[in-house]
Amino acid sequence: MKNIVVLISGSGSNLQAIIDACESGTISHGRIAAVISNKADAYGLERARNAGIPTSHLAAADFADRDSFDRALADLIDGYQPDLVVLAGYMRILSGDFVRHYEGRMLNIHPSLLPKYTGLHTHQRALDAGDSEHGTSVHFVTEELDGGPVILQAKVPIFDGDSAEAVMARVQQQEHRIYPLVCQWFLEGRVVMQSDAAVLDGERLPQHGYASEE
Ligand code: NHR
Ligand code: GAR
Repeated sequence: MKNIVVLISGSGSNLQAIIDACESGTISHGRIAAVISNKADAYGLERARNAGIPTSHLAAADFADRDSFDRALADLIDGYQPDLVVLAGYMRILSGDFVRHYEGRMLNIHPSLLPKYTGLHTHQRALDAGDSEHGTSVHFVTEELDGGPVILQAKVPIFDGDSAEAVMARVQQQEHRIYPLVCQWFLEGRVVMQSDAAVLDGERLPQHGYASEE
């Protein structure tokens, strides 16, 4: 069994999807060794405890700067001998040293069709731009924020009169389908990062990931 460590900051619905996938066998090659949050009150910590998964909390306020926080975080993670580190709604930018340490074994899910809308408030930005579709991307984490190679995306429609909350809910439904799937691909050794590209079953994936229509 391979070890997954999940980093969260909030509700943890993507964490729940991964917990459920481990229980149902959609993820058959790994188990969640620990869930770590930078927020003490993250609901995802309760989800982990309910599933019998060890949890930790690290408060940024207890550290002098980003680098010392990230060093403590890496020490904590490495205690679980992770094969895969999963960012699931983790809301703190990670330092270069941290990202390099986990290069090729850290995934993020970002709520946009990357490379569109890196950063925050993606749903509102898609609405403001008058887009007719939006979505989510699973990508390898590199030092460039939301800039690592994309493995898989899912698209959703935007309807007239949609609110950011309605679009977010539609996007999250898709996130809960694609994130466990990509975790399983990674744990099976089907997807790897090679010279800054995502490679699935030996084939270098295009900019938008697997089965891109573009
Ligand atoms: N770190 C690196 N180096 N590279 C990435 O691709 C990262 C990362 C850290 C987090 C997730 C990301 C997202 O999916 C992620 C990808 C937080 C911010 C942010 O601005 C931006 C992107 C992401 C996560 N955080 C503020 C900060 O100063 C705090 C915002 C808040 O607390 O509300 O860290 O979108
Ligand atoms: C997810 O939709 C994820 O794409 C997004 O936050 C949500 C977390 O939900 N991530 C980011 O915005 C990262 N900056 P969850 O805690 O319920 O999984």
